Amino acid sequence: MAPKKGDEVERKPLIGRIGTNLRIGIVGVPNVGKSTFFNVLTKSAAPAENFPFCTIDPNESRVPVPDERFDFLCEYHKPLSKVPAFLNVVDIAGLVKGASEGQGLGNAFLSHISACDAIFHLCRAFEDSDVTHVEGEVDPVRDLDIITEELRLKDEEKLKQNLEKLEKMYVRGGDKKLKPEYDSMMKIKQLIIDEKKPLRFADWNAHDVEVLNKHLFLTSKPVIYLVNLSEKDFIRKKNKWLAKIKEWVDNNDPGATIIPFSGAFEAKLLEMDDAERKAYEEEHKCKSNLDKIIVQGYKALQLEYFFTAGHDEVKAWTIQKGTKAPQAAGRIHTDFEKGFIMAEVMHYKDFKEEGSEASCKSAGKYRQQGRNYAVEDGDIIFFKFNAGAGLKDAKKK
Ligand SMILES: Nc1nc2c(ncn2[C@@H]2O[C@H](COP(=O)(O)OP(=O)(O)O)[C@@H](O)[C@H]2O)c(=O)[nH]1
Ligand SMILES: [Mg+2]
Repeated sequence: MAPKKGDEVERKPLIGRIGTNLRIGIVGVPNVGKSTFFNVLTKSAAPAENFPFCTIDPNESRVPVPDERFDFLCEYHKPLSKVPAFLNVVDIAGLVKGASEGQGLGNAFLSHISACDAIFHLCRAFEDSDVTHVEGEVDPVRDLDIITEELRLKDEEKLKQNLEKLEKMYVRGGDKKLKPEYDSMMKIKQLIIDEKKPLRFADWNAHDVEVLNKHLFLTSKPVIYLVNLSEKDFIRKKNKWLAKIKEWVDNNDPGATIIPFSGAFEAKLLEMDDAERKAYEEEHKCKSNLDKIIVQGYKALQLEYFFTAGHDEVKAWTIQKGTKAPQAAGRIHTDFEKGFIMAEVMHYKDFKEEGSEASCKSAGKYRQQGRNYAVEDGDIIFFKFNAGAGLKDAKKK
């Protein structure tokens, strides 16, 4: 899906691992519908793309990122191979109160969260007397508090351990070089321990970010809140918890995205063929929300992609925002980066408007870009590089 204008919120720099193979983990208390959601995501992706490694292991899936630009390029080129961008999604077992102290295998689950780069925080706003809730009554706001507090407690523990080591060397050992790190750690402590707030809350300077990246605290990971509704509530777009959840997010994670969906509705759609599904969606004036969830999850990781497109293959290449042309070329092959000469670039919008590469060329919208060009999301690129023995054109096959 192409991002809509005005849809973009200004984002803080992502704290965490640097890379393009990032994961988003599904986190929540038990029995809120995490595995059901994971399964509908995985199944909805698998038949559509017929991609061999959709399931990485039983708890991890690569889900194609829906994008109408990619679909258009495939329709245009009718390529032999189609490779969209993927979001890696991990189903993490439920966290219970006390997880940070090891309750319910808590520490193992928390380490699974640590291996993820962003979080789908899933909460339950559907009633179903057949599905018990570990805390008794359904209360998503209480659940949001429980999970958020467990993550914070884990960070508190980690911070204390690291601070102790640092204090030995800096305060008692007098190692002056450690001052910047110590200062950053004190700022982190102020937030986690004194104010009891998630780390993603604050504005950090470049040095703080370095320290945060070293420790990979759980509460520095971006969170998208997913609210699991009954089918009925999802269709009528009403549920008594929605306003309360919004209020909680405004107070505890301002600016974060909240997406309502219904595991039951999505599971039902999956059982249908295309025609039945269309009829059902029209009858209830309600569509699946999975695409939106996948796109927002991908954006939370601050990733984007450019395309290579031709008869052999249309492919989306994941890059971090702001990647320069030679490094983008390096995603395809290291030789492309080493021998980089130029990137020939069409913006997707221009390609679509002009209707072909030739028309783009005559309209002056097929541009040759050098090393300093920052690749834009959705660019269609043809790289030229020097492969040692003379000049060669390189279009990724
Ligand atoms: N009524 C209803 N039940 C659901 C929904 N999503 C999941 N369930 C049921 O809730 C139970 C727990 O779901 P599961 O996905 O295993 O939860 P997890 O523990 O969070 O992974 C299962 O019996 C599901 O069938 C939903 O949207 N509506
Ligand atoms: Mg589960």
